[in-house]
Amino acid sequence: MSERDLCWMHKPVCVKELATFFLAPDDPISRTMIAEMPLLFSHAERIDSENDAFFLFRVVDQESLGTEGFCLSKQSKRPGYVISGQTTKALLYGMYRFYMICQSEGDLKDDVVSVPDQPIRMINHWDNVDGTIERGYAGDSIFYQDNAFRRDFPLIRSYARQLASIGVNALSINNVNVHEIETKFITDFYLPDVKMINDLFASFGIRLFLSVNFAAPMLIGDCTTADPLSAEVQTFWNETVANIYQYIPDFGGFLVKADSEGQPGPFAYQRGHDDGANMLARALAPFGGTLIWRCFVYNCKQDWRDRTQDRARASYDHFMKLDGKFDDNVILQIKLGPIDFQVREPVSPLFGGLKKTNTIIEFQITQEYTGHQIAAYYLAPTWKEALDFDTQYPGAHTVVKELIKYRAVDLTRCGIAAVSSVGMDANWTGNKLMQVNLFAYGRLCFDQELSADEMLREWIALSFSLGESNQEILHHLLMTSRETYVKYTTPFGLIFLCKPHLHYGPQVDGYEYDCWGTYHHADRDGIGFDRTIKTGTGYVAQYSDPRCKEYDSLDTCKDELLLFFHHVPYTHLMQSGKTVIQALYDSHFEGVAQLEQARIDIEKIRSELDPCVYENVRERLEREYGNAIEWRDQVNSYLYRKSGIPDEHGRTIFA
Ligand code: GCW
Repeated sequence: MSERDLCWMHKPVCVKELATFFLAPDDPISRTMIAEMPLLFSHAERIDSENDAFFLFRVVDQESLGTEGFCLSKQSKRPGYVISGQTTKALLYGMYRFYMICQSEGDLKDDVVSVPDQPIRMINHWDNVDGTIERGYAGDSIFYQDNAFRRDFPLIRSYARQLASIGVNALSINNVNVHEIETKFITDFYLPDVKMINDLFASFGIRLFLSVNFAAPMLIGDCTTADPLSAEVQTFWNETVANIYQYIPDFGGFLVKADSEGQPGPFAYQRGHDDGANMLARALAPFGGTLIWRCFVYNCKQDWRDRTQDRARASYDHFMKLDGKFDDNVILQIKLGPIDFQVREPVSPLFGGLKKTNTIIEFQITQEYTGHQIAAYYLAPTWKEALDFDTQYPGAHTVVKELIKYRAVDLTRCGIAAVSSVGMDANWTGNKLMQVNLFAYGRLCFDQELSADEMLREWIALSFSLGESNQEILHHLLMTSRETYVKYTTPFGLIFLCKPHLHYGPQVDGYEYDCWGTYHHADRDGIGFDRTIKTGTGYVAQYSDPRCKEYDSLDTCKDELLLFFHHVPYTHLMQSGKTVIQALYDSHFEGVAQLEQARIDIEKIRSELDPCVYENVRERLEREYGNAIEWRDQVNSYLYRKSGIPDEHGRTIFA
């Protein structure tokens, strides 16, 4: 790809007539819309008479639309369309939606009313100022290079428009592991750069956040401690925050990883996470800022010999007891599952457990454990499953998507965040096909009812010019891509059989005798982590009663999570009717077979793909295929050597 790929907005919709704007040109979002119109709509030119208008942008007074919802409709007496909303941000969203509908469906067939399902729809960057990205697999950071801001504003602008087009409205621009230089982003030296980036994103309706270092008062201030209850520490943060808002009056706030994987936090001072979060939140509150505090807190120095410890328990054990103790402008950000973005985990029991705390669910778009932007892995089915999960706690709202949407009336700061997959690669996401995850993420945040299937179809229609049967082929490949990957790596709730630290490729015992708390406990008789009440770590008891019972019993625990909750003999009969060992063998063979089919399918659609796209996808698929063979053979050999049980079908397993 020679030029940067324009993702899903690469060709303008052709409109026959004229467009008009009745927008305040001094409003930054209006200016964005005026600049975007000719990029999205060919033949559109600006005129001043409402009578000739093809588009009418109307700021209306309609409370049900909130500040971000919009309506699209046809003009009644003459050709053209009306896009209305209560704010220019809503009109911007409406304009992009109108463009996408015309592009993928030909025309606006019915009126559309769309109001986002949750107030916060965020992307977290794990970018470092040296230009690297933690868990990034699509090139260097678009924000930084050689320990400085890159200042490539056209590039950042095209990123901002992509995010706005799918409704993302919040962004944190630096890694939650905050290193030495990034700790200083909140100082006068860096704030002018942060402001430039902020203003650019603000003109697309996106609020900017910074990840901060909890120990900053000592590292960049004169404090002798970072104790959240110390007056000097509070003064440091109050002054620091006031200074930030001097530069950036619409600054979003802070994102904090504390007491986790070596990051400093309140535990060092025997303080709680409520003390730490509230102290920062109080500095932000006078300016309307938000404090997002991550719940990814666990002991990463665990003793593998101690079978009573369980990393899955950690977040709930730390945070459940603090429910109701956080200030209004604090949000707890909770990873989808209790461990760490594995290919399949149960949903964290904090959802539904927490009743009086704002929450954000955290997803990961970058493919850390899901294939490093090499594998094709459509993530929307995973996210849908989590959002649709019924926690079955008593109460009016029990499904995860409702919990981050409605909550109690006074808990309005809820939403979804996801770790970015974007880098300097010309196609943004390393693997062109994996643009779909960024697209679907935004679409889903705006409208939780969209199905994975619909979002995928829309993205294919917007991104390629494929005939119907080729669209179907690509759709099938991506729709099955998650199961393919799960099958050849870690089916049935197994986790972390990957190479340590790298998190790509198989190493079955890579984490088994280590401190990270992610064990499979395979021996000669059986496999799986016992988290049941009677014989295991009791993790299941963190769920609501019905869910606890379901997971605790071998009769009701679904096959797909069996080995996450239970240690079973290899000969245990699963719900599918297969023994565990046979199901594991089959799964690994099937995963590779699905990739063999994918290789054939890509050749079928080759003639309708741009040659650069084809080459990129083919190359990634070949690497994925090689990796899958390695997974299949290593896992199957490992299991055969442990169990001594042969494959029923006599396929090759390397003994
Ligand atoms: O998944 C783990 C990653 C770390 C990451 C951490 C986190 C930013 O391996 O690289 O650190 O999660 O979410 O904080």
